[in-house]
Amino acid sequence: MYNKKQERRTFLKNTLLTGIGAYFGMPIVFGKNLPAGMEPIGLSDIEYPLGLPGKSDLLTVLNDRPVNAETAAHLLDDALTPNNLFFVRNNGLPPRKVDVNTWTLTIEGESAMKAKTFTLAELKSKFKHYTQNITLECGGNGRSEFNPPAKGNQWSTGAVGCAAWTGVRLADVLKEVGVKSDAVYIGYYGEDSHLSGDPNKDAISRGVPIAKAMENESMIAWAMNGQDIPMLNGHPLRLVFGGYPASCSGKWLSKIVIRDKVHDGQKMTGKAYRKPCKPVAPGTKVADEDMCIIERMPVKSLITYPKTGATIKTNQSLPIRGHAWTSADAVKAVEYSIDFGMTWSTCLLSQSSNKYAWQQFSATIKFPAPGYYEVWARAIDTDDQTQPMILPGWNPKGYLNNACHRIAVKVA
Ligand SMILES: Nc1nc2c(c(=O)[nH]1)N[C@H]1C(S)=C(S)[C@@H](COP(=O)(O)O)O[C@H]1N2
Ligand SMILES: [Mo]
Repeated sequence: MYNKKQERRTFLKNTLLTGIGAYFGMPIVFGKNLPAGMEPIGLSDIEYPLGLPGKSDLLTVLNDRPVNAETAAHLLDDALTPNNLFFVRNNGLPPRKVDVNTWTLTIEGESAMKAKTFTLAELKSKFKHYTQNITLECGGNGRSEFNPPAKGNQWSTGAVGCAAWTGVRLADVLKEVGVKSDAVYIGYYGEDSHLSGDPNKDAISRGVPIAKAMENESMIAWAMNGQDIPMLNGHPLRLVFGGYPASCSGKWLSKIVIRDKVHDGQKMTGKAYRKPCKPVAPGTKVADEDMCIIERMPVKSLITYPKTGATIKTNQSLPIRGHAWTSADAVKAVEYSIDFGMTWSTCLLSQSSNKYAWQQFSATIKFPAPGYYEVWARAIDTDDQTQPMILPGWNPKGYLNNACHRIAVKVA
């Protein structure tokens, strides 16, 4: 198990600056000037002293260990989220070294007909490839609006993205191994390590009901937008489940277990990724046994243009655009309001390319007089679910906030 402090000590013992340079993947140009006994800050406990690998400096970093970084709404304007702008939610420490030639995926568990291990090459050659646009959203996206506040990463609106994922159908792989009729759930294990460094603890090990695992859109993916998945998003292999909290989509995937009961891995039990089985008043303490696993995520949308704070001239019209997504079949309408929700107008809306892809909406807005406005957007899905205007169902862990997105606009 990787341990940064130990590794550092080893380095300092063989105190060869070229060695340290190799660790960073680049020479320390003025290394010989570094005073004896002083070590490069890159060897301290800061996880990523040179920025997040493969990620844009524009991401908002909430936390460095584990890494949690979100994407501002206006940076999510592309129909598919670029890899370097896709949010990162780590519960532990990513694997230090990934060798695609020796990486394997094992399928086992009490409800598997047999245990089977695939190399990456076998996965790629044995099963049909699919590319699907699938939205991933952290269950805690929007937590920062909770009152009373909920502990955990204070995500604003940016723990969401939609990418074109390439890989195989999870169902095809499970069927190849054989699923017993008593199967209830699948669980995943990844090659990241617990923050404590304890090799006996998992950072996270969640999963989905077997029916969800068998959906056509449930994937084991190795590529994102036509490139290798970025290291921080689970290179070289991850699960992708649209419509469920992204915590189900295991990164650095090395094992899937087919269970005859609800998977009981790390962060499946207790209060993690659960909501009160029955709605509670804000601030209520809820016992573990009254907390239920979050499955389908609610309908939601995001205005990605203009950036909040935009100023336009009187008589100028304002184009707006963004995305809407749902765990239902599709989003059927998106509406906007400029009068704090009194009246709503319909936006143009694109078809979804496949289930769980986010859809693009747009409109052109005229404002009646100079002044301060807010543009609100709300999506309605094919199950007739609509976004609320304010925080829905408060819950102790701060999940499932799908309140409509608001931007401020000044007409001057
Ligand atoms: N192995 C592993 N898988 C994981 C996690 C993790 O920490 N380790 N985080 C989960 C959570 S809580 C979320 S929201 C998504 C985030 O995916 P991303 O970092 O690619 O955006 O990955 C999920 N899969
Ligand atoms: Mo998450």
